[in-house]
Amino acid sequence: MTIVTPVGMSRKREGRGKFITLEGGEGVGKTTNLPFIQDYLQHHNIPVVVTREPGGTRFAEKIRHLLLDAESEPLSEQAELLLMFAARAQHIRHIIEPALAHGNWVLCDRFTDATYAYQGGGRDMSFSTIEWLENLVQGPLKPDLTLLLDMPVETGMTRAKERGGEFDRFESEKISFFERVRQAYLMQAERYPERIKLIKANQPLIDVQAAIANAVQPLLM
Ligand code: Z5A
Repeated sequence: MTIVTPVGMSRKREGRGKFITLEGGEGVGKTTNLPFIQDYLQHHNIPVVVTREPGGTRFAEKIRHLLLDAESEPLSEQAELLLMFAARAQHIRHIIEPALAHGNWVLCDRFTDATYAYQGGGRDMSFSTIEWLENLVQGPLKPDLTLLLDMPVETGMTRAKERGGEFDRFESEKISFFERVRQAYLMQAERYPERIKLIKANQPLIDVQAAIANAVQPLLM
């Protein structure tokens, strides 16, 4: 995916900003749709900070590099989980919270639902451990809206392969891993139907973006 950097933090707005996260499995179109959402918000005069996880700060980007490095020594599930939350703690402290407090909206490519999906579903780690870490690191911070792009795993993997590039440590996993990731995402969507909006990702881009705009629009009220 392309590197996204926090932008648009210069304007102070009335009240707290909104926090939108974009989620989904491999190749579902998060990177493709991020600029569309950014443009959509800016068109409505909303200053938006675009960022990603793991990453978003210099230190958290270093953790991202460690996490995605396919050449590194095998990483224990616990180390992987703790590194995700270590990166998140930095990201919240230095980017997300200041931006929201400043009245900016934050648009984040993946957040804690990805931890439930990849470490909980994919790696079979306990959801209650993840929840404990979530409470420790985030306190009351939760996204106002999560757009979950969903489609069959094989379609996403085909798209990712066609896009090309080297596979990272996660992308090198087997299809069964990504099936578990997808199921865990869908469980999250069932658990939080108010917050998580399911977007069918295997349709023409114009239709995906219409569905995204529909889901974002109520937040503008
Ligand atoms: N991870 C984790 O384990 N736990 C956590 O808590 C967090 C993350 C936060 C980061 O990867 C990895 O970290 C991730 C989970 C883990 N690993 N995986 N896998 P990432 O988010 O940087 O990258 P990614 O998930 O690998 O995303 P991706 O492969 O870059 O996919 P994408 O951004 O969703 O897709 P895309 O690049 O926008 O689209 C793929 C191709 O499809 C591309 O050629 C597009 O032009 C095409 N496309 C997109 N939409 C369409 C439509 N509608 N029709 C046709 N073609 C389309």
